[in-house]
Amino acid sequence: MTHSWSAAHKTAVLERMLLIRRFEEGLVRLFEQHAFMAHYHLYIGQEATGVAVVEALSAADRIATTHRCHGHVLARGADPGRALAEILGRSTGYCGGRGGTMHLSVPELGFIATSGIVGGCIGLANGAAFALKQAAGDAVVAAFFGDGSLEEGVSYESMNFAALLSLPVVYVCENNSKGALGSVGGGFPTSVSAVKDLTDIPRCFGIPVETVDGRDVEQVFAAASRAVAHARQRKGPVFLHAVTERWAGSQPLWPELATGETDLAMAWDASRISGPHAAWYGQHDPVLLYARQLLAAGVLRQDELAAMDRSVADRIAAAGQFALDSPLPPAGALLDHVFA
Ligand SMILES: Cc1ncc(C[n+]2csc(CCOP(=O)(O)OP(=O)(O)O)c2C)c(N)n1
Ligand SMILES: [Mg+2]
Repeated sequence: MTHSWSAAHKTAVLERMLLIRRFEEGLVRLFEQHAFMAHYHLYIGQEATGVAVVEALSAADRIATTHRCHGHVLARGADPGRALAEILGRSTGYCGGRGGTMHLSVPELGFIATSGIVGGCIGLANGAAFALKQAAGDAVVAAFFGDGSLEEGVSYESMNFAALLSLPVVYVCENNSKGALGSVGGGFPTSVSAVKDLTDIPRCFGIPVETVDGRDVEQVFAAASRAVAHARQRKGPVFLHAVTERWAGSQPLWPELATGETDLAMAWDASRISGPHAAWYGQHDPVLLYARQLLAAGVLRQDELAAMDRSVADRIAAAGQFALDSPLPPAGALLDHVFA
């Protein structure tokens, strides 16, 4: 299946990827200012996957995601101010400040849940897919999860169940372990599996698999569109395996801006690329890769790209201010929504 995004659409896709990038960079600054205290995870390096998969979904489709969720909610059109407010625990946040970074969920945008329990969202996605199948429409569920989720028992049971019942679920495995140090190398523990090729796992349940370059937004979109169509036609679950290089700032346990704030001029001026992260800037950064592609195709000019970046930066600055100006939930509301 091919697709043909218009120039305006390609520009909008790049802008959304850039919005996620600047949101995450701004978040590190807010953390450094002690605006929130929580372990958190950044989506930097995976923007192409989240934006492309969400592009392939319809408004009625549902999404379940993980601890590395910011990019997914922003890709779906969440307001950056309310998303930041949620991460900062403010009452104006999407979950009233109760979800925070790891449970940032936006039900009105089709998010059934964001779970910090590795693998948890796969079971939740299955449940939603079962409900959607019973409802007899054509909506599907996309479950975003990391490669580490395939260490969890729930993922095996869920894939088995979804294959048996032909559930309309697209499993989106964001494999960011390429280039990862792993716990042995002093980095954040990523996937540890006896399975050499993770796609053997869905294959053993008869689930169709497609592996894509997670840096390439148009390639991911084409594959995601095929996967969504398969699930929508009620042909059963699909497994999309999107592989990305792990961003240096996500190597340590606590995120850091290892590559600094992204210098978008690297998209047109290769002389700005040097140092220990040259390979990242040149070959692995999905935002720079797509910016370069659109410049080369004449979809955008340098000045238009720079203007886009300024407008995104303004939006993120305003979002940060909104979050900081927002009140914390009142102490008297502490027990609201507590079941028992
Ligand atoms: C059930 C469970 N076990 C362990 C953890 C601790 N933990 C948080 S993130 C993580 C690694 C997850 O790796 P992956 O799913 O590949 O996501 P990534 O962080 O690489 O995007 C672990 C083990 C957890 N949150 N939940
Ligand atoms: Mg991972």
